[in-house]
Amino acid sequence: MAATKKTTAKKETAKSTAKKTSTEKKTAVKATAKAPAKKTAATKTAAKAPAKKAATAKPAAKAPAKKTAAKTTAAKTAAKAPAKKAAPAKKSTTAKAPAKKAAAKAPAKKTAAKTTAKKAATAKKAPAKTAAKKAEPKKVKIPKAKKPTITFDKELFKRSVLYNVRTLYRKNMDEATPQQVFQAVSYAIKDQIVDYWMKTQEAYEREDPKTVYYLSMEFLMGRALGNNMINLMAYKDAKDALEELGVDINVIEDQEPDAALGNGGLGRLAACFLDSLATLGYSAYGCGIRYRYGMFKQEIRDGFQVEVPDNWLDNGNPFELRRPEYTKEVRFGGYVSVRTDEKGRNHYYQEGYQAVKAVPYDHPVIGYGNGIVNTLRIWDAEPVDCFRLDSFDKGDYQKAVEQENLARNIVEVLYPNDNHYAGKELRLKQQYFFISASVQEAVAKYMRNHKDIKKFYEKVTFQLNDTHPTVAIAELMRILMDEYYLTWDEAWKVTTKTCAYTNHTIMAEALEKWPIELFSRLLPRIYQIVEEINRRFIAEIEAKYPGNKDKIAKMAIVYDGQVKMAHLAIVAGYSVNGVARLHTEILKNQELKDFYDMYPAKFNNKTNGITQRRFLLHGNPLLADWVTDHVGDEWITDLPQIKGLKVYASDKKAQAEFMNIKYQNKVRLAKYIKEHNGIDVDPRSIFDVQVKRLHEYKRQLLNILHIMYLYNEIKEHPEKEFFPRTFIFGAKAAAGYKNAKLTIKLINSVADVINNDKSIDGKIKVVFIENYRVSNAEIIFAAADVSEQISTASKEASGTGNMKFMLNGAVTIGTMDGANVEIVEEVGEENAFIFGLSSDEVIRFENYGGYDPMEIFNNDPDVRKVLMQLINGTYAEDTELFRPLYNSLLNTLSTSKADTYFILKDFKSYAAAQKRVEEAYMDKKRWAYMAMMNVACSGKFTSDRTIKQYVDEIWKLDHVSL
Ligand code: NBG
Repeated sequence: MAATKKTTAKKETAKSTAKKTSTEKKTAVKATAKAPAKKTAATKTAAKAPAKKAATAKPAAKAPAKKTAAKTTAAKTAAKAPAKKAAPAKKSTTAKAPAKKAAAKAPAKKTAAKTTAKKAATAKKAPAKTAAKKAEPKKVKIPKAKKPTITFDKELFKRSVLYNVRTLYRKNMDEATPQQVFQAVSYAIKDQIVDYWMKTQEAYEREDPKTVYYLSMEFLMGRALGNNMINLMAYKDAKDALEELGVDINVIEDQEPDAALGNGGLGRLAACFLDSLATLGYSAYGCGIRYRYGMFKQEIRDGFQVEVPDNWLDNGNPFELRRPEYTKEVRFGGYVSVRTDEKGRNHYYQEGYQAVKAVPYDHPVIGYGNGIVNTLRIWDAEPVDCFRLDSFDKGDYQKAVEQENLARNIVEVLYPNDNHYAGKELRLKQQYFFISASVQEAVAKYMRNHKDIKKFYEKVTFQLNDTHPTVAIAELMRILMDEYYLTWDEAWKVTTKTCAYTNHTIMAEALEKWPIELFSRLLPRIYQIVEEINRRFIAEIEAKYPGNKDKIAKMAIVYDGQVKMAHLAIVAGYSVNGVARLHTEILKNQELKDFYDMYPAKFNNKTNGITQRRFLLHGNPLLADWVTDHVGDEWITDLPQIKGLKVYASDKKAQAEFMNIKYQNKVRLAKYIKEHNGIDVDPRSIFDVQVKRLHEYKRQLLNILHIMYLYNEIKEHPEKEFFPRTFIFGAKAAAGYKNAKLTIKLINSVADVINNDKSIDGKIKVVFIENYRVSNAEIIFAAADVSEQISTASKEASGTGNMKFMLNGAVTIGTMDGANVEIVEEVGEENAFIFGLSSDEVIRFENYGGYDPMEIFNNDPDVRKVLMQLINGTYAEDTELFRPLYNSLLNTLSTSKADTYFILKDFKSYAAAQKRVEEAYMDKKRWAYMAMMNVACSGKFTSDRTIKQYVDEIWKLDHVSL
């Protein structure tokens, strides 16, 4: 039985383990060899913290006894669930290849590379072509890291884990399955969280700070356990404690399903924001939906994507708390009746409606090292009345069944569309469901401690994460007028000082426009209010632009049979922000120009950011420790400190250490790939990675076409030097998005041919990582050399993966799109590989025409060859299989324009940039320098900076510390 502890490969999966016998299951959890524990930054600081244990520690017996009713129920469910997952088999191999070996294969091409390097180094910074530059606000100061105020009692934790295993499962440690140990550990951690959670709430009650409600259909949280331990500054202690109990923390972390309540960037941004809000000490709620099934699991069968339901609550969720005391009722349908009171005032009542109960589940969001615990509150739906067995009256029975179904359906599943509006009735129901419940609760909470509802906005602000939560505007108006009897003007004043809107895309197909028929049928009172907002807004347009019907047609909220949610959000919001400088400029000058002309003061930019706690401290512990050794640990809460690494970027020893860490992370990923794909990849090759949602504008197709081209080159010119490269993809496609799904198949088909072609000597490997999600992303970013950010310029609002790669020392190959522009500005153009049309050029082609892909096809034999291979059987027996992709590039059969995303136009320039990547990589020193400069210059892209800007420039929140 191989049960040796692994030291480098962190994440394993359930998949390879499912087949194991039960004896294996038991033993697999055990860690036999005790790896020499390298201190993490977190614990080092924790160790420095003044010993406050006596004050905060509870007697061991007390901790487990404190279980709430919810916990016991959850535990019971968990206990009932058969242990499906077992620990993965241990490998005794440790990956400690010396850095020297890493590039051993690299053919020497130094001179050429050096000259390029020199040229690049002397080149000026990227000239930002757009007017954007001027608009950027001054540098924001991020508050200094507070000295840690929290402690972690390792012995108490151990006792608590043992106790939980006994009481939950009637087992001893060595009998428990990894899933059971995960549950026991999570409850032990939760015990410690709850104290801080309560203290935070007490502090908020006392200090009454202004609170932001981040309203979002999506929170892509990923796994909680590891992150919670990190932010409690307890990771290292917990790891040691578990090791002493014979358990490998990595195996335990791998038992947790990702909370995949989001599609991609938008949902993950919300998760990063919650982390930063708690860490910076601001009162905040995340409000969303507790989907029964999150983002589907992706399986690849025969190269095709297959969607499998994500039953993430299967084993219960140890960290959540059901809060039935905050239940709200949400009403759909029916009609509105009006009654006039003795003072002549109209009162509106929704009648004949169907009601659903919204029941909140709270998840703790822990600030790093400061003891602040905020709440992510996600709503579950339950029928208002349970079946009454005595009511056999047919009508009642029917109604009860309907209500049961309505409730069940609403939160059943997350719509798996990224950047795409599907217009489904159920989706609108979901939106109103969680918004109504959240707004009701925000008002109720405010009124518990305040008297004057007219001052609501002084203590509360709503941030609308895209247009999905925009009904919040009308819902707040409804509550203020119908329940608190404010006049329209009073209610409007409160609402427009409360709601702020973030735009996340310019993609036309993502814009939410609800048919009036559907909207008014489902939300009759809300529709009335929207109509009135629209009527008044049109009057405002007419006053400003007398006689200009065109303006009304373009700007009205209700027009042409549709309710336009973005227009509503802009008209009623006190702030409208884009998510990267370029994106905001495009909004102001193109997409939302009319609104910008009317309300220039509302528009502002908030460039996205990411949390370094998850994406470096947790995801890349080797690099995190190394960074701390060189610049101290303040980067954990003050990322710009990481610039201290710049002085090491040319240092020989530092370069070797840095590249060795990258190598070890590549070994970790190679192992993951071997286990999941059965493909051997060489960690000495260049790891060139594109992981993100599959979308035509993100241009995975450009990437794979270029790989096909490289393969042709190698076959035709075997004598030419070629530095081995591993192309790694990870991407989910929306279930109904044909070309996206076909692109996945193409990547897998190309992978099959290339990976099995012995004649190319493994120079290229292509890997499609199945089921890309937050937990495997952490491993992937850490291992990347090259970060593919190749969207059609102007289309990617910001991107956040680009930032995660940068933080982990990958060098960007990308277009001047989204936040890439700012990344290049920070790191210098000489430390990135920029190619392709600019956003201005793309927009010009779109507006005035002048691009014909057929011309390129006819004149460029390389491009022609690759495109012909899509339809001549090179990659599929069925020559028609990839024809839709071929067509999308060359003719207008499926779209109004051929090659909408300028793939052929950018092809040559992309290939040239890729050539420069190869040259740079072969110059080991130069590459190490570039990669380290990327890490060192990533400071701007922390979500702490983004949140600080939201707080200072939009929300005006008060800082709280414990
Ligand atoms: C996405 C953009 C990304 C951006 C994230 C977060 C939507 C609608 N938009 O570029 O495509 O990084 O939002 O802002 O999902």
